Amino acid sequence: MGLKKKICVLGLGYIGMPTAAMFASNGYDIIGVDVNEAVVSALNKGEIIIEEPYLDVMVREVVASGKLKAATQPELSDVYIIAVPTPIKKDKTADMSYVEAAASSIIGCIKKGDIIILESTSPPGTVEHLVMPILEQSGLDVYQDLYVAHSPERVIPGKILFELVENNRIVGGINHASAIKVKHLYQSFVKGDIYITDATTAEMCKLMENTFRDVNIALANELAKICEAMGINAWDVIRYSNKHPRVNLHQPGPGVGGHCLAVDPWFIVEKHPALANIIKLARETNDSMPEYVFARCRALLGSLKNKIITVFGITYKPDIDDLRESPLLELIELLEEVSGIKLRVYDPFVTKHQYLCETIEEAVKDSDLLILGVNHKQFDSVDFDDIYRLMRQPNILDTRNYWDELLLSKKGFKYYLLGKGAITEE
Ligand code: SAJ
Repeated sequence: MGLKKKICVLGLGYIGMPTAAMFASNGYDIIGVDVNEAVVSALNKGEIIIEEPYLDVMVREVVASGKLKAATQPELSDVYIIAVPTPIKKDKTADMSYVEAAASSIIGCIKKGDIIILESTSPPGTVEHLVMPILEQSGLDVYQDLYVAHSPERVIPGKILFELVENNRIVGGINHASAIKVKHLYQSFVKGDIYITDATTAEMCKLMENTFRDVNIALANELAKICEAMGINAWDVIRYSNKHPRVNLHQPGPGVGGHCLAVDPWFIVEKHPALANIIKLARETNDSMPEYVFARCRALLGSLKNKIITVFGITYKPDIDDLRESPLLELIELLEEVSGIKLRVYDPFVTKHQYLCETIEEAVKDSDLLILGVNHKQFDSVDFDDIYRLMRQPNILDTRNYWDELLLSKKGFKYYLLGKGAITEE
């Protein structure tokens, strides 16, 4: 049969929605399933409720052409892709209840020859020890009758559609036949290379990719603290060290946000807490940064009592509107506990926040300290003369090494940099 398979995508979030749209635009019939009725009814009107460049256009097209439909329950299909969230619980272990529920919801639908793919980032062993036992309840012999694999996504928010196509991918099957089947399926739109392995190895790869980044950022943050204590500039150390052909120091900052780096390493720790020492310490180091920045603010101003503090940029990284796990929100929580303090936030990507100001002028008026939290491109071209005129005390704390120290000092600002110890400070 030349007919394309019907695919059921479970979970229409940051990964499920673009994946569903991408398969649909490549000619597959897709049924997208979500427990959230608002997501389902919006999608059936061709609308999405997440922000991602070009995704709205693509979704509108495939819904209009009838290739993508949404429902709250799975339908009989040939392929099932599980892309539901795996949030972290208070005890820092993965909450697998959504994966369990999604896998259970297809038991009545699956038949011999079907493909089942787990895309959700999961602790190593999930396909073998959680998903497979659930699929066995269908009465099928999972190894013989089904093709099952883990195929983690690697896309970066803001460039999801581009990276879905261009990035290399790993597919980990419960056996070789499963890996090959799933590889062929993704080759319908993936231009990058697709490497095949076993399911648990693929699960560990996904986690280690983000752990690699997290550990390296922790190293940079530790360097920043040491350099501040020694009165030197961590950013210079990083720049010059990176001239070495085999060194790639990462960048310090006010902490690590997003739903991946701050979460995934814990899924390895939960498997072997006694062995995962570096991974755990790196997580804790990155988690300590908002508190560290808070202490630096206090040291700069002597006391924060009754001061006005402005934060420019509160999203978890530049040029996106995503606030998930943003370390700047944590910094704001620490600041707002100070008595008499007044907080102001300016972020062109954010539409709703307790301290949000509409204009830069409003945000910096009478301020005692301006913290650059995230280096959105727009902060490149702010009018520093205006800001200087409006602030009560012209203090700037740049947590991203984004602004020009020389220029700002000439304009009369006291410029402080995270990762650089100033002799005159404190
Ligand atoms: N950060 C630093 N210093 C750095 C780099 C980043 O402090 O040198 C901070 C950022 O400010 C941000 C956080 O780390 O708060 C995470 O940002 P990111 O751009 O590194 O990563 P994410 O979470 O947006 O996306 C990551 C990506 N993983 C890798 O690059 C290894 C992406 O490819 C994954 O698909 C995604 O996680 C995911 O879904 O797992």
